[in-house]
Amino acid sequence: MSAVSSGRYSRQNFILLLLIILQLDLHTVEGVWPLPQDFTRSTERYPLNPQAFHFGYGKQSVVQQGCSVLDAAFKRYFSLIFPDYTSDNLSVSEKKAFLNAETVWGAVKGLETFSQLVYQDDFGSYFVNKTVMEDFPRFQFRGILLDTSRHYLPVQTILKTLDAMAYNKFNVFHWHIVDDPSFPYQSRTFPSLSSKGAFHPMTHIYTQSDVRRVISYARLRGIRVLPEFDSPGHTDSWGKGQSDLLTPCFRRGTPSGSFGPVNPALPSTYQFMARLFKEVSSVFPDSYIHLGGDEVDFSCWKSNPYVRTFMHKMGFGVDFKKLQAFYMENIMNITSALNKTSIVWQDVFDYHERRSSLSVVEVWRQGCYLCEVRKVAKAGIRVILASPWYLDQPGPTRNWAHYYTVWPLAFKGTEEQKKLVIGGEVCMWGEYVDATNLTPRLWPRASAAAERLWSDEKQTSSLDKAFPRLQDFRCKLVRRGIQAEPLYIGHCKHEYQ
Ligand code: CP6
Repeated sequence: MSAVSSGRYSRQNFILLLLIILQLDLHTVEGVWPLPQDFTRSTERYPLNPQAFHFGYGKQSVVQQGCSVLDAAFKRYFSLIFPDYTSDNLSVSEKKAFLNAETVWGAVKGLETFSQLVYQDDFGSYFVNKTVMEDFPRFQFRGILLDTSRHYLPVQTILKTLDAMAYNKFNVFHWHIVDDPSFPYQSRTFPSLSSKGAFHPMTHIYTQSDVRRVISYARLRGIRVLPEFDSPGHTDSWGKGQSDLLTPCFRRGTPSGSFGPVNPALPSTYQFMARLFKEVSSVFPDSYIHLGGDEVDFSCWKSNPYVRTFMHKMGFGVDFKKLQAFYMENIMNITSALNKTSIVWQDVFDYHERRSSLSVVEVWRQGCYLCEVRKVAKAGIRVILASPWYLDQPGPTRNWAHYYTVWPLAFKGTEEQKKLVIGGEVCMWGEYVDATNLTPRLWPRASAAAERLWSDEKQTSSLDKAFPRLQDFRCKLVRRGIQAEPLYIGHCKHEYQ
């Protein structure tokens, strides 16, 4: 297999061309998930001999051996394609399959597709059918949110999820790393945030080396890691290691002893945030950063006389939405000075008067979410859609079909406005999820969202057509060691062990 790839790594859209031109024979054709944009597959099949199989770089390829991303991908996909085969004593055969991609990330996606085309007959021999395909994603942003604050997720669990994400062609890991219950991120600048705010200061934290490991593991699989440091709400755990950060709540004119959101009235708050985000921006190299901004409870701010005085001084009157907008504006200024593009939850858009300062808005509220998508797009701001893909709730009605029958662009708007919908995200909030149940709760239901975000809508509108292919893909996940739950009655050729 030859991989031809240009060096333009920064291009987010890419085209895959997978040409598998091989010999004759007849066998069942296995499915690919998510469905490629365009492909022609013949019933001619060709045997693959693991001893003679070899991945290599095309002569004209701009990348050659030494490209760490593809060298590593060749190794991974060799084992995924030939799970029964252990030695990697390879020799070159003359028959070739070609993979053309504009970026190395596109080539990694193409290898995933190729791996899904290979199948074994009843005697264990490997085959691939003659196939020509062209593929590219419908949306550039295809994310999964994991919440490591409600429950700590071990690094191994995160890495396993990244594997499964790559099989589904997801390309963003949205790491909701901290929240009210715990602060597991071990900061170099402010170590007490985790030593006081994590569930346990040693065992339930992500060290700098843990974070680096997650980022490099994800990168090799074409997945960017986008951290969320949600504020000013959802910050209870921050207060344990950083005094004077949260707003003291008052009752009958005196401090009640409880605390609310981050205190937006103190200059020290912004000095702290500037130092924290400076660190976070260098630890997480991705150009995106998620700033949260959701579900801020105004009652504590309301109760605090110093906050109210500050508001009058600033001319906000008693409009607490203006106060939140002021706070977010300051945080966004901090991160944009660090060359980051900020993503915020829809609440920030709803409260903001100066909407031009917003870059990307993530729509999460239930109800008429397309109404909100339309509003954000009309304002000329990029949108990520999360509302229809809350997978943290189980239940028979929240089945794969529920997440498959989502039409992200079914709102009234111009082509320009629809282009502003850059993608979507599966949210796995952590209240009821930890390492014991994460995988079967995510897979294969998240695969339904993966196909909605990757494939052409017209070709993937039928549940009946998708079902057998998803059942087959779920068995592939199981074969690859992912404990994906069954969709319905049935069996896999290789059951989970
Ligand atoms: N945590 C944080 C949450 C939620 C949000 N932010 C949430 C709210 C409502 C539902 C699901 C999740 N658990 N930090 C909102 C973005 Cl239904």
